[in-house]
Amino acid sequence: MKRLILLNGPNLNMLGKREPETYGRKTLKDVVRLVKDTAWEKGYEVEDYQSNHEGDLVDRIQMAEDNAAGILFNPAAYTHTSIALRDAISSINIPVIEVHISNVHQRETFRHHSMLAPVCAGQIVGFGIDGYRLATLGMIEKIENEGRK
Ligand code: CA2
Repeated sequence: MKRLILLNGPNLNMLGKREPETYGRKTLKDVVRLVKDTAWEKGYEVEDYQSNHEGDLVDRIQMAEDNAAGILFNPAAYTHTSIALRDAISSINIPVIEVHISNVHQRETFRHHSMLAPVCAGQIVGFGIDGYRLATLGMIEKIENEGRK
């Protein structure tokens, strides 16, 4: 069975527990369930990982190339700062889709710029946690279409 990696960055372990006005009431466990169910229906399994540490996320991106067809990634605050994550994404040859729960473009200006978007295959922003489901479907379409080329 083909595999996707679901990666979530710093503070997303707090999802559903604080700031519900910005991030909603669903928890990270709900996100993982949503992605796994969506992928499973299309014949994909999902390995999930959350970390508050940049280097851990770099490690997971490097490891993914050998055992997954793509990465669904909410890099959280590292989106706006991390050259290390950008370099890790650039160095692998599987697609990465960047996901943001909130509409970062309606928020503080420092959230408008992504260091990672130029090296990602796509970006989904502002659909709440449903963005993860949309990213999963988009990723699978991308993988299957590229396989047919
Ligand atoms: O909208 C998103 O998904 C973000 O990636 C979330 C990040 C933020 O730094 C990005 O600009 C946009 C923050 C994640 C923090 O998540 C929390 C969730 C609940 C309570 C506290 C933090």
